[in-house]
Amino acid sequence: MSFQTDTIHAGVSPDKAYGAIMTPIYQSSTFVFEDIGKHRGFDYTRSGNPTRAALEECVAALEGCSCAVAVTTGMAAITTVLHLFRTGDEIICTDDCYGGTARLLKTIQEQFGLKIHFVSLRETGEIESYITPNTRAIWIETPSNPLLNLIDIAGVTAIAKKHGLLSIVDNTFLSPYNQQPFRLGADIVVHSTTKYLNGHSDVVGGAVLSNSPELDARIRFLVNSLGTCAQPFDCWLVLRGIKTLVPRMKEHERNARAVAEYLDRHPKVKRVFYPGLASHPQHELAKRQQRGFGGMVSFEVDGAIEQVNSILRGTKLFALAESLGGVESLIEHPATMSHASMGAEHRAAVGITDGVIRLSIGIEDPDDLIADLSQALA
Ligand code: P1T
Repeated sequence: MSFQTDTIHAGVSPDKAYGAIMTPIYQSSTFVFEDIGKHRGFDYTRSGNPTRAALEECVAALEGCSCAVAVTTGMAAITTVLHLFRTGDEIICTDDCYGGTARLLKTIQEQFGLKIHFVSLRETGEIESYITPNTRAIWIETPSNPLLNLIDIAGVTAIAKKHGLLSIVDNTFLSPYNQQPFRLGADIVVHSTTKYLNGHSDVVGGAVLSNSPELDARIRFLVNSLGTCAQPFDCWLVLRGIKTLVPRMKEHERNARAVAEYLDRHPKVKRVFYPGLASHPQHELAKRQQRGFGGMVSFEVDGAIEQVNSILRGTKLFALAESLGGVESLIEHPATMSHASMGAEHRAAVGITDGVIRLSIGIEDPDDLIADLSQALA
């Protein structure tokens, strides 16, 4: 089936009990055994649940892989994957990533002795110089949050394969509609389903996806052992959101492009970060490895923090809030919000200045979005 048909039908079949067209919410912690050692596919919701199984089959179909496990949040997805490693192992990680990811990796490094090399992975040529006998994985997020820098996924996965390392891709920013890392050689993909997959800002969720029987089994074992599994109602919300993923992503992108082009012409805007602009330094890579450019736009303004604050306070339609990927437009300040936990030094090293503002472009009328930004910038 095509991607669009899968968003509606994958993992979903009319309910066997009553023929309900929509997947029922099996809000039950446990399932009655028919006899000793004999159950009907599910015994306890931490280990498996029919609503969660429907979501997992759907997300695996969209990413084109063999296994998906739905977990409580995007951070739970990352936490689960980190449990594949042990003390002394080394991970090469993009330095330019979500603030919470950087915070978790640094905490794991300090408390559990994993060594994380935070490096710019925009130029894949340098990666091999960081590989040691203890290196186990390369972790990337592309496009990056919030600077929309890109990493060549096929380039990274080729190096990982050559050295026997796992390649792990956070695909949250584009969703599988716009980017499918398994087709570019990735071993593991993580998602915050809180964002585009759910799309309606009413749930936090995550997913870990893999594409080999051995990894699938290890990840399922970890989710069951750690208890990072997603709740049935949350799974139902994400499954419901996914049904409109394709039309939503098209609208997000149409609006994001209009906003990016508007900001690019604005005299108070120093720089616009959007891979869909021909001026983006990695526009060609974006065209090559992505189906589209997504709905996230960041920009930088010159001047004092008062000017930044007046823009953040000045929008009426864009709400001042963290998170992204919902139908409503949001504005936020990475330095004090989404990337505060990264620390000033790390932010400075990757170029997240105090003048950077991030927009999650919703699916409202683009003229209204531009009018709102225009009055806030004025
Ligand atoms: O919030 P949660 O569902 O736990 O997802 C964490 C996460 C993982 N990966 C990426 C790329 C993310 O952007 C996030 C969450 N990001 C925000 C909350 C934010 O405002 O950027």
